[in-house]
Parts: sequence; C-alpha cells; structure tokens
Amino acid sequence: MPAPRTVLLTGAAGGLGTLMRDLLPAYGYELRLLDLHPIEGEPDAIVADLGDREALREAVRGVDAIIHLAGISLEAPFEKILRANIEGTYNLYEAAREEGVGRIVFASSNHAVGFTPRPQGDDPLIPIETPRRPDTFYGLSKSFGEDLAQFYWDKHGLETVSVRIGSCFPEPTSVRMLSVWMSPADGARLFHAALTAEHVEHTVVYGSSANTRLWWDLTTARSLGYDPQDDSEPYAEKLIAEQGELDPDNIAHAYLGGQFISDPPIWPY
Ligand code: NAI
Ligand code: 15L
Repeated sequence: MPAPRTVLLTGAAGGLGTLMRDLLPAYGYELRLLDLHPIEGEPDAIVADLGDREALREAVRGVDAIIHLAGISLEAPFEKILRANIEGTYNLYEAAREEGVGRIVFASSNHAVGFTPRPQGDDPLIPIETPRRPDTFYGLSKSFGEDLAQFYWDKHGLETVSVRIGSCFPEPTSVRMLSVWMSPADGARLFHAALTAEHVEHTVVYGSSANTRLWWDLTTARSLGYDPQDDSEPYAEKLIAEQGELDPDNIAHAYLGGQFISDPPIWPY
C-alpha cells in the first residue's frame, strides 16, 4: 500500500479533531475536514451530517484514507447513538467502499470494554483479546463499530485499525486518567502508525501513552510501529493529592470504564 497522503478527518471540529488538525500535517498529510459544525478559520471544511449519504460519498471521493472521529463521544439516549454512531459509521463505511477507499482508522473507545475489572496490584495488563463488555449505549456503538470494521475487511477488503482510545486530552485531569491517558502527541503518533502500517486487515489496539500506571497491553499498537513517548506520571503527585488514590470499593473505580459504568453515568467525572 502506498503511504496515504490525503486523509479525510471526520469530527474535525471536536476536541480530538482540533488536536489532530494541529499535529497531523507535520507527518505530511493533507487533511480534508468534515463535521456537523463549521470550523472557524477553515472555510473549506465540509459541513455534513453522518446521516447524509450523498455528502459522505462526495467527501470520501479521492482520499487515500479516513480517520473517523465524528459521532457522539459520551453516553446519550439510544436513539441518538443509533443515528450518529451506529448508522453514521455504517454510512461512512458504505461511502468508503463505494469510492474504493482502502483504509479507515476508527476511533473506538475503552468504553467498548468498560465493564472489564481494572487490574490491581500485580494483575496482568488487559489483553486486546479481552471480551468486549460495553458500559453504555455509547460503548455498545463502539463495539458495533469494531464488528462493522471486521465485516468490511472480511467481505470487502477494506482495512481498519480500531483504536480503543483511553483519554486523549492535553493533560490528565483525574487519577483514572493517569492509567488511560494518551497525550495528543502520542495520539498523532498512533494515528500515523495506523495509517501507514502494512497489511493491518482489521487490527484493534488500545490507544494510550506509555503510562507507568497503564491498565492495558500496548503490544498490538506497538506492532503497527507505534512508539509512545509520553507518560502521565509527572501529573500523578498533584492529582493524587487532590483526589486521593482509586478506591477498589468504589464501583466507579473498579472497572476500566470509570464513571461510565454507573447508571446514569455521573458527569463531570
Ligand atoms: P467531541 O464530542 O469533542 O467531537 C466529536 C465531533 O463529532 C464533534 O465536533 C461533533 O460535531 C461531530 N459529530 C457528532 N455527530 C455528528 C454527525 N452526526 N455528523 C457529523 N459530525 C458529527 O469528541 P472527541 O473527544 O473529539 O472524540 C472524537 C472521537 O474519538 C469520538 O468518536 C469519540 O467517541 C472517540 N474517543 C475520544 C476519546 C477522547 O479521549 N477524546 C476517548 C475515546 C474515544
Ligand atoms: C471516551 O470514550 C470519551 O469520548 C472521552 O470524552 C473520555 O470520556 C474518555 O472516553 C475516557 O474514558 O476518559
């Protein structure tokens, strides 16, 4: 596969999209942007809903690859998740298939496996093959997205790297995030690896930095060429002083998904 150059970035107006708009051009990508909302200073960005199949087909035409970030990024009523995340992701895959796009990097989430007990003490890191245990309708939509990606590889030869992102923000802001944080710079490194690795078929990886307090195994991400450079540890002392250590008797601290496992999820967390 020749290295992709033109990449459609969906969800480009969002938090992660904004970070990646800044960081990915340094890797040589020419980004085509798409979002439900206009982006200030980006008059060429495509303003479209993932429900608009015609617009999606036009948006994917001629790109080498897609980074699919668009969608609802927290828990929401099922009907909304169904439209944006489930039908929307299907619509994007159909458009990619119809237009012959060879690869998608799909923003999955740790919430596809959110009901997995978090490792404690000397427990082994959670492997990528752990059974999916979504913690929300949101997590369920990411689990669907991973299955959809496998299906489009098996049936149509469309490759995907599904990245179960932990928390990609400029800094970790909770004790939980010390384990699941992915620095924006490592996020760009991982997306670049996912775009350029050979023969990925459908590969699922965890997306985080090389955190000292990591909960999951980054071996599959590293096998794509990802070499994380950051660690949340410098933030640990301050966050633990403010918030205390995670309490295994607190149900929201006992699982990977954190507060997402409570019903309803507690925001902010
Ligand atoms: P965000 O909520 O800031 O951005 C999502 C973007 O998608 C928004 O700009 C929104 O306008 C757009 N969007 C929503 N529905 C749409 C639709 N129907 N059609 C077109 N655009 C639509 O979320 P964030 O944090 O930037 O996350 C990006 C992606 O990464 C999401 O899919 C999220 O689930 C996933 N993710 C993010 C994590 C993080 O730490 N930021 C962690 C795990 C997964
Ligand atoms: C996600 O999937 C969300 O999109 C993001 O906003 C964070 O909440 C992240 O998970 C997390 O688990 O911290």
